[in-house]
Amino acid sequence: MSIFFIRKKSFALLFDGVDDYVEIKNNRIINQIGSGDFTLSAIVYALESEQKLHPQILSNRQREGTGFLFGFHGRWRGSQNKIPFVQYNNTNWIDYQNQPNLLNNQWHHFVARKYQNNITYFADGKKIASFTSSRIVNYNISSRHPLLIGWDSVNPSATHFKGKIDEVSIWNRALSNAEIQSGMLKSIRGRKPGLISYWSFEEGSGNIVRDYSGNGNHGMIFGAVWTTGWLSECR
Ligand SMILES: [Ca+2]
Repeated sequence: MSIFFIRKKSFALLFDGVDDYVEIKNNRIINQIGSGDFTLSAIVYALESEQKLHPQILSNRQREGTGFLFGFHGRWRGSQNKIPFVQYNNTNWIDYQNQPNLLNNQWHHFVARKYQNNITYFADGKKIASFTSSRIVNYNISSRHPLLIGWDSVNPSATHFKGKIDEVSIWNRALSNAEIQSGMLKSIRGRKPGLISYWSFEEGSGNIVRDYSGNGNHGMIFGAVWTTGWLSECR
């Protein structure tokens, strides 16, 4: 080992795509967003060919038509790859043309942002899809279900994510393009306005993932194991 090696090892969670997930019991995390603006962010490392049909990053659905999904929809209407999407108000907000391949065994940063009547997706800081609709503005993403990372329990056999998830954050405001593109979301320092939950997965051991937003929304790990985080592998 070089004596000049000073970088701290970083961690993420590795999900097996079979039955792993993280549960955050406090459903007020999402319910405080309600029908307001939000930003969802995560860095993921996965391979499309190893996924189930609709692998999810976040879900709080209690049943069809409640809450929201944030993850990937199976190929659809000629898309070449799984489709980054948010589902709510009984709609899969997806764009099935020119989908980037985000599941290619590299780290990718993925953001979904709701601002009033618009949803925009960013992949690695670039806008990849945008929707404007009156159906976006007023729908409430609350549910009575806990928040899950890596699975949607309403569609239990088709939604387990296989791969690494890191740096998940939830904001109760629409971040600006500049904020999203600044890299701020890829390693959040200190408390930020509107940051309501932040899991950086830096524990590296144990079965709890800590919420570093200061709001105490710690999660319980079911099956997922500690692995090397994106900061160790991309810098
Ligand atoms: Ca991490």
